[in-house]
Amino acid sequence: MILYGVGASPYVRKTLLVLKEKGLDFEHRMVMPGDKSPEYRAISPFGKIPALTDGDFSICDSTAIITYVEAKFPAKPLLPADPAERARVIWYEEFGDTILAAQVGIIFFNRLVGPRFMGVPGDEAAAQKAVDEGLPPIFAYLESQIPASNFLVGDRLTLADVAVTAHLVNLGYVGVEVDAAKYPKLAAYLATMQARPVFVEILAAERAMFGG
Ligand SMILES: N[C@@H](CCC(=O)N[C@@H](CS)C(=O)NCC(=O)O)C(=O)O
Repeated sequence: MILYGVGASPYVRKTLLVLKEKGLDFEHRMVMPGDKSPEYRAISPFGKIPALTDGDFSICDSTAIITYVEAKFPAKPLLPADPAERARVIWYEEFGDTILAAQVGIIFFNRLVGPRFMGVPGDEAAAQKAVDEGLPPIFAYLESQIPASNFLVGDRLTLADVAVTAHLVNLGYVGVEVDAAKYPKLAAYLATMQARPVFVEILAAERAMFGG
């Protein structure tokens, strides 16, 4: 299998983490967002990352890729079999990819991607507004949901943890920390997730890329 994309994208990071937590063999090829090559557009028609090929089969979109991988390689499942648990995992993935991503994306773009990689000045007022007004209700929600198990659903790692953490990680690159005094469960949860060997490996590779 070949996974295309760069790990700074939370959607690529989510997919990379799933493949690695499942212990699957794959090659990771760097492709930038919006790649226009006909070869990549044949796999990802709108140029979005990530995309995956497995022999003759190809698919784009992190959720579609993870659905394929879970069905084809059921060992070490990240989607629970129990209907209610599975539904809750999908909710957290959706929450991560939409509600959380919207706020993190504003900060990440204006403080890092725009100025550093696209040569456009960042809108710091917009970034700070997301920090001050966008993130607090999201952090408060997560703080209210994290159970004693320290996993969002059930008592083991699921796609819910991978998906939510994949987005939260980007805050660490743009000077936003989860305040442990205000959100003790969330701060401890994030630290625990990021200490998992697979996360440590992936984050070290990202830091090398960012030069930080
Ligand atoms: N729903 C998609 C979102 C993927 C996505 O938006 N990727 C961004 C990078 S974070 C991208 O490729 N943007 C390039 C573009 O829109 O042209 C997924 O889960 O894979």
